[in-house]
Amino acid sequence: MEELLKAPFIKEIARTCSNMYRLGWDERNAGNISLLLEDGVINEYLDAAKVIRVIDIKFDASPLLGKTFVVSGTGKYFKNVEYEPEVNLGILRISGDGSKADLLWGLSDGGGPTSELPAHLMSHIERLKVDPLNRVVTHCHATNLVAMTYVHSLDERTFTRTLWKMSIEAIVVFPDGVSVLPWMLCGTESIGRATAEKMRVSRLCVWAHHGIFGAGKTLDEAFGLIETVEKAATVYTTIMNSRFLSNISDEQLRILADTFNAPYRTDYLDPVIKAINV
Ligand code: 2HA
Ligand code: ZN
Repeated sequence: MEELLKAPFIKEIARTCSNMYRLGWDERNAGNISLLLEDGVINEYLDAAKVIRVIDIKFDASPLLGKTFVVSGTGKYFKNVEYEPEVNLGILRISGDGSKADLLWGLSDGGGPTSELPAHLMSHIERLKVDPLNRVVTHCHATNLVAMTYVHSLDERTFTRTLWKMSIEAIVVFPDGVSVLPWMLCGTESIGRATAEKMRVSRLCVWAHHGIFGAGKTLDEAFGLIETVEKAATVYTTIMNSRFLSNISDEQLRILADTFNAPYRTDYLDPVIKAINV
């Protein structure tokens, strides 16, 4: 059997947590991450019949029954994941009627999975419906993005348009735009359900005055999405009080998206007005 601590998925998730921490997006115990493992992969590393303990996840995750996830632990610090993966991460398999999880590895100090487990698992359920290859959901408190939610309209079209115009490849990286939720109590089933609903239409969901959720096929994709949003939000917060002398036009956004075959939200750009000769 292979050594779990050397598994590429453990190393990569730990590296991702460290990167997010160093970017300042995961202070203290902020942020959480979940990675859906490919069916059967875990058998290369441990005896999946051995359950350490059963965790009551208290909501219905039955569409994920039998699926195995690596998740971060509640109250754990992203900065510590790379040093003590076994304490800060857990490997869970959804079991029972879908409201239980078998702990197969990790959370070795007796801790539980992330407080945002409803948002993670419900988002996985919805993303898998639109993208069967989706494997990652991650949440963090990206600084400039959070700042932007205090000073910018939270209307999704307006918010997305601003981001698209603040970073040249934004429309190509997230042509599906960003969804936005108003302030809601975190760690609850209702914010989980609301987030998952947004995940049907976009891989990014902003939580106003709190942070962002990103989803993707790979850790790199989910990380890269948030990184690109945060870059755009950084440009915005840097110049928002300045007098704009020029800006990227809707026509230029259209050219960018078309050139790179990005299936963008066409309703987020203003319609082309054609001159009519009379
Ligand atoms: O886990 O970020 O939203 C800490 C959080 C909760
Ligand atoms: Zn948070």
